[in-house]
Amino acid sequence: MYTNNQAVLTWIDKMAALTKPDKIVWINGSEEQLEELRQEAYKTGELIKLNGEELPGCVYHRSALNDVARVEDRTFICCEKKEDAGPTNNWMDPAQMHKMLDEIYDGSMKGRTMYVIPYSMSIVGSPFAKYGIELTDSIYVVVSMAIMTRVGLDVYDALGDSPDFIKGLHAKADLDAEKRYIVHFPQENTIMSVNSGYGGNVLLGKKCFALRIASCLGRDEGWMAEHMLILGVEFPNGEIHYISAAFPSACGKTNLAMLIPPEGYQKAGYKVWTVGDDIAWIRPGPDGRLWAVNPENGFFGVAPGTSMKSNPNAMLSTRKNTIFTNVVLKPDGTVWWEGMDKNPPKGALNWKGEPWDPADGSKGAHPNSRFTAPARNCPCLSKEYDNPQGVPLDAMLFGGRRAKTAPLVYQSRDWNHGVFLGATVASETTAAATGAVGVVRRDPMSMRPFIGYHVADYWQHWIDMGRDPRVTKLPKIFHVNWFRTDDEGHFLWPGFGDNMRVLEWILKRCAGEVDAVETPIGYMPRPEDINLAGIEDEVSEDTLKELLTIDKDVWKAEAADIRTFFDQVGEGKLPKELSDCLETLENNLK
Ligand code: OXD
Ligand code: MN
Repeated sequence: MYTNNQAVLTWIDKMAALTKPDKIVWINGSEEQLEELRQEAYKTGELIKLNGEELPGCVYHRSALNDVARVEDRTFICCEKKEDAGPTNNWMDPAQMHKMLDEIYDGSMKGRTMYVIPYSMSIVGSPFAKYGIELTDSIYVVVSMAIMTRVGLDVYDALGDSPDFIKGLHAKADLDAEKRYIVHFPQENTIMSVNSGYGGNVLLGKKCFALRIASCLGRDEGWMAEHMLILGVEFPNGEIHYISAAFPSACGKTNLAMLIPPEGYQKAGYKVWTVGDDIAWIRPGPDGRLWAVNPENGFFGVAPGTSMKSNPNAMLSTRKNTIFTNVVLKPDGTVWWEGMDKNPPKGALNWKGEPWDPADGSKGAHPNSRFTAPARNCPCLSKEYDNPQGVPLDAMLFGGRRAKTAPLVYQSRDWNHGVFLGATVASETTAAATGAVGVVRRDPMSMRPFIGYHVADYWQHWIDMGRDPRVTKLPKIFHVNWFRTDDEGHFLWPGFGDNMRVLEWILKRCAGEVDAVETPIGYMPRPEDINLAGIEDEVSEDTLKELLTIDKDVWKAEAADIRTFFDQVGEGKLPKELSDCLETLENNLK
């Protein structure tokens, strides 16, 4: 026992009485203890040690076949009143939910060990920091949390006697998909996850705490928890400007966060620094700007498609002390996934653990297979990563996967219009959640699965932040789309490092250094202001024009769809600022 905090001790006693583990192990965050646990997990097969020469400190993990993605249909927000959870969340009465869950958890840890993990989101002691304790019966969870969050006994010191921590209970139980629940009780600061072993459902610091619960805390305390990467662009004169960007799951946040500028930019002295790849906590700083931290401590990235070509910084981040989940396991104890290179290995095991023949056309790695890598491995990690004050934001980006409709980039007319751009983000669904892939759905601020309360109240909170007296200089808001295609379905824009060309325009707009064209949807670049030097062969002037074209008929349909969406989710709470923006859009398109 490492703490005398009564709230902590009482809660652990209660959860232990419910789940009835054989023993309780207190995690202290030391490498020695983590190594002991890994050794234990090698024996049971929960973890597989990988090739120590090629991948030192790395392990392999498989989740159950029916348990490979977040389960949005089994994720609940159990606040007191249904109308506070809103139309985008599943809701159940908290007392009823507790009753149901207690039955599922009852005795679920018999014969197992309960691990007590104290962790901090953001740096212990930072004005942003929030503390959590996760109880789990999974060693995979313990070693993953030790990568993804700051686990250690200093959390108990920082907490002192305070009951102000987020309680998380995770039990694997029988991995029964019919009894799988990911439940949030915002009024109790409690998260309960059962019958899953997939990272997104069980690493409770991430989506459950740092987004769903934190979005409620942010609303109450005047800050924001967003599904955003954070990066810094260093200019040749050494100045660094920071951007946050929200894209739906598996739409390239990690790639943008770790972007390597094209050669011409590198030669001129541009660099990109990674602060975070998935979550940003944002609050007003003493200078009246919005400041952001990455509350996490590692990357839980989608493996397929990641290669030395597409994202060398992510690849290099996974070369040591990394957990690989549901990828291909090669006979030499290294790993592979689709898109890593063009040489699928022979004699390997696929993500299901079966001998795999690449020639049979099946996928070796699950499309949502993952790497869990320490942020500190990242070659382009920002020097400000450990700054407890965070970094000041110049720009915020929204974007989705849209084959048509959205141009390469456009800027909002002002903050409220920027909130409108975020509120109406639409994207094709990906394998990060269970369900159909490739269907266009509205994903407001890329937060649809992660807003812990009513979506319209969340939009109101964004509007309110824009007129908060503490904020005197707001970031500018942009919408980007790297995924526009031609009529044959080919991507028009090369993406990846070349997105730097768009970031450059964005930062020039923020600095007031470049003009823009006013269009019905917002400000767009003049084609000549997007630097194509070095990619003229790939992106002709005509292609760029196509990327910057908006088709009025397509946009009229878009506006109508937004209206339907607002009608569906507004429930009489839609902020007037957003309905005004929609009206302006409709009028502009007339
Ligand atoms: C993630 C997700 O894992 O968004 O980051 O699903
Ligand atoms: Mn995410």
